[in-house]
Amino acid sequence: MTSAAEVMLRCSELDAFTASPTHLERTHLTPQHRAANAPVAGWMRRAGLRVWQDAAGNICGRREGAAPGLPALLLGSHLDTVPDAGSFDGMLGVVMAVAVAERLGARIDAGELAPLPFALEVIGFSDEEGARFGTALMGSRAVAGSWNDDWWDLRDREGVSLHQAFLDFGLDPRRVGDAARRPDELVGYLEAHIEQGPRLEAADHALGFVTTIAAARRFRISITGEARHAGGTPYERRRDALVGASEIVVAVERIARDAGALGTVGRIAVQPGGVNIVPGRADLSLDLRATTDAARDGAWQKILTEMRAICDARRLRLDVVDTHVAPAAPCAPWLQDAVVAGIRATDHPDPLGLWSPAGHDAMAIADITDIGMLFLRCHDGISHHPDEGVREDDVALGLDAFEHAVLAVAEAHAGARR
Ligand code: HGY
Ligand code: MN
Ligand code: MN
Repeated sequence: MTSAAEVMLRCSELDAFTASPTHLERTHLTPQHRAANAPVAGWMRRAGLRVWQDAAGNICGRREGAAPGLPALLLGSHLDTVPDAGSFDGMLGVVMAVAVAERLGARIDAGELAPLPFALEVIGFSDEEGARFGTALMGSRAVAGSWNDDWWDLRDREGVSLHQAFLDFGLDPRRVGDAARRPDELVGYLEAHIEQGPRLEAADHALGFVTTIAAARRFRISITGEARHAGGTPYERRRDALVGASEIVVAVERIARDAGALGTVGRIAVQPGGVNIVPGRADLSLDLRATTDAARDGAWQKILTEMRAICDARRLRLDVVDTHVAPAAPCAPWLQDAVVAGIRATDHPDPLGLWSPAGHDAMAIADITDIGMLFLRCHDGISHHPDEGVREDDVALGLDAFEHAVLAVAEAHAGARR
């Protein structure tokens, strides 16, 4: 059986598939993505799963239940990363899902367990972060049937379109719809993931269950002023885009904090970028999240009002493009209960329920089936950073909890059909 040590080892093996010699970076439809799908497919086969790559580049595995063709309980997470990533955001959930499918399969084949009342599927999603093309959850949105054909013209930093990236990866853009699953094909979705925050560690809990996943929106904000000579242009004649953008960055933090939301400007680009030129243009990213859609949108309206006031005062032009929107995704009570049952089966103290400010593929899959999530404590809450870490003993507890959660789903599902 795949142990917690083997799970950790597999996550570090996937680090080898990176676009950079100095840090981990594996993005959508790249050679690194293709390379990472291969060992995951191998682990899935060793777990007794039938394996295929779907029309959106997700790597999938399936074990039939008590009868062939039953609806499936889907377990999974993502295999893509942010730039300079840690080894566990996404990858841990995929590797744990394969290990749990292997454990349950072995117990069923040994006659220790009755065959499950559903098929068990594992999926490694191709793009949760949106790091290459700016729009997130494209792998899971293909599975959810919420693919948006406007995405085909999205371009990466080298100017490669998503359409071309599909072709380069060996996929047929016209067939992306084949990845879509129907609600009647699924029983539910469970995802194990590091918390990507400090709350479990602060409470000294190894595991927790997710109550809801944050509502999120992302924007591209362009501030346009006028590039001028840094020496010859008096302040009263300047329309400095970077100073305006800087006021906006500080305002985003203040307004988001006051609104109980989370606003982050993760990227800023300045043009023309000469040290002796007053910046004529500044392009910012904005990542905005809150527990509910209403809280998120309320914070956004305040930020937008403040941005307009700052730009008016400085005679700057403001342009805003929505690049990503994801509604809050509540976890289904019956799947929360299954995850709690799984955690309790590990003699864990009273399981902690947490909202997830981090986004997950479960948000997209929530469009077609009920979702549940198991959180694992991570070192100092660090994520989207190479220092991301999990403890082997927590992963061991997580595997047991995940396995018991699937059995709790089986019990609930069978009970609902009696
Ligand atoms: O941004 C997020 O919350 C996720 O890690 N993609
Ligand atoms: Mn992430
Ligand atoms: Mn993630």
